[in-house]
Amino acid sequence: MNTRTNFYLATGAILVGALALALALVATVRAGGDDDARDTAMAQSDGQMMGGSAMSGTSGMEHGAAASQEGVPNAAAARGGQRLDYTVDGDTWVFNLVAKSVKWQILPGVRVTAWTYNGTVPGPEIRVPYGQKVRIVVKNELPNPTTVHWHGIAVPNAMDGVPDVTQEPIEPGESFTYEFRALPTADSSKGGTFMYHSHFDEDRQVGLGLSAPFVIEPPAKPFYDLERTILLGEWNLDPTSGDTRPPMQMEGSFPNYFTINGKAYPATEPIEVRRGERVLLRVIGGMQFTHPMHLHGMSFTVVAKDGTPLASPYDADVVDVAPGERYDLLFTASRPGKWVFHCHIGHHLTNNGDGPGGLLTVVEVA
Ligand SMILES: [Cu+2]
Repeated sequence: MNTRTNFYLATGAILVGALALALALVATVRAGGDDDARDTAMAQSDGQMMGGSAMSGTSGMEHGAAASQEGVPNAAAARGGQRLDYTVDGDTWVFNLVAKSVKWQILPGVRVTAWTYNGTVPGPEIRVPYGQKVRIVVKNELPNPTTVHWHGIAVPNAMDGVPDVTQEPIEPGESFTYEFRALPTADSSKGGTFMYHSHFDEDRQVGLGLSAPFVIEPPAKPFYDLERTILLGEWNLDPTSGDTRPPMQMEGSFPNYFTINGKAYPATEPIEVRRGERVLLRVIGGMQFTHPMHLHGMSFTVVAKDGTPLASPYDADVVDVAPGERYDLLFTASRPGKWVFHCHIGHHLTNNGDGPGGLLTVVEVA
């Protein structure tokens, strides 16, 4: 078939589809009295429209809108997820977080407009001993209100960060002080991998970068030689305009860049280990998509889920990491070589369609 035939076929298919949708709407409205059915039909119709560029005048539009680039500086830091310094006030460790917008480099020459904690993607890692009293002062320099939720941590209810349920949103320019003991919600946990993230307009704010690791160190001696925290994420960047929109599971909003600790391959940081060393990977589903993470060359043992040690650890070489989940993976670097650790969804191994890229890092066993 030539191009012209394809064009006529495609045009015909669109017309038939539009006619079928119109008939379905008429039939639903004629059926009368069934508001639920009508709402469903209208919602489906809206859904079709949102596939194009016709999104307008809905709350979906506001949530899906590009982050403002006006006056947003380039990030001062090159790497995200670094440990956050603290001061000591009596028996309390005091941390400061500033929610703010920066241009974050995910690849040489590629910057997203990210909403961040302290100007990095991911936000800084907060790391404290089990049971430590902490005070975390959060200043909001974003153009919108925000809150912070301490994911998997047994905070007092008023510290839980749910807007209009446990606290008033933190308005732009204002601050809120969170205070709690670093104790897991699970009694069976004496520490592990947790996270913190925005709980205000999560689709927009987490999708633009407001998430970060929180590690509670257990009292017991570690059973590994080295560890890495790995926060998975994804981005919706228009390479022409430079606009960054929060990626969503919605037609027209899918991501085109994918990052490990805020960097897309080949800019991801390799994991360099010596043969025989035991490595703990703290893998965090930090943003809004699920990623099946696979290790080449060696299997790992899943030793903890959501900050809680597993009663029966199990061996695997793929683990599906959904948004909000944390898996602690332990492996012995038994085989020299360059072994990749990557998402098994092929599209997530691309940078705006070019591969290899995205959610891949190299475990270099020397
Ligand atoms: Cu993936």
